[in-house]
Amino acid sequence: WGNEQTLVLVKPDAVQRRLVGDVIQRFERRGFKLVAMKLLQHYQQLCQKPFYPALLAYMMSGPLVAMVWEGYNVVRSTRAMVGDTNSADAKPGTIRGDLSMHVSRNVVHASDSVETAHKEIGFWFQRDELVAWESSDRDFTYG
Ligand code: YYY
Ligand code: MG
Repeated sequence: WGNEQTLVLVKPDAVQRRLVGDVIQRFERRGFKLVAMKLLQHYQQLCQKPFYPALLAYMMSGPLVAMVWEGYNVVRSTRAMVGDTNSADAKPGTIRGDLSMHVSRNVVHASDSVETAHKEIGFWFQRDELVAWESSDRDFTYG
């Protein structure tokens, strides 16, 4: 256990608003391990949805940061930390609840299941871009 991984995107609105560090800090402080990260202008996925054209334009509107985070239960915990899809419903203390106003500019993406995470990590990262490393605080984080 402890080696589950998830994909997180810091979306273009958050990059523009200089929120990248805030988002990263939340996952670091929780205790998750960063295993991959890059800044890029790339996108796609999220297709076959009614809001597709506007969503695509938004996701292409500037650079985004793609990251892979690893740790115990990381998919579910990350979703909880991100908060509700609609920023207006997202609880204070969550990323969206603290940092965003509207569903169309909701700051981050996080995979919604282990299976989705696997697919999304494969979409955004080459295998050799994932860095395997042992964190020295492991015993203090997991007991
Ligand atoms: O996983 P999550 O990001 O919380 O929501 P999804 O239902 O997967 O939708 C992906 C993405 O689409 C959402 O983060 C914002 C956008 N979106 C939107 O712009 N308007 C909606 N009514 C629903 C979703
Ligand atoms: Mg989703």
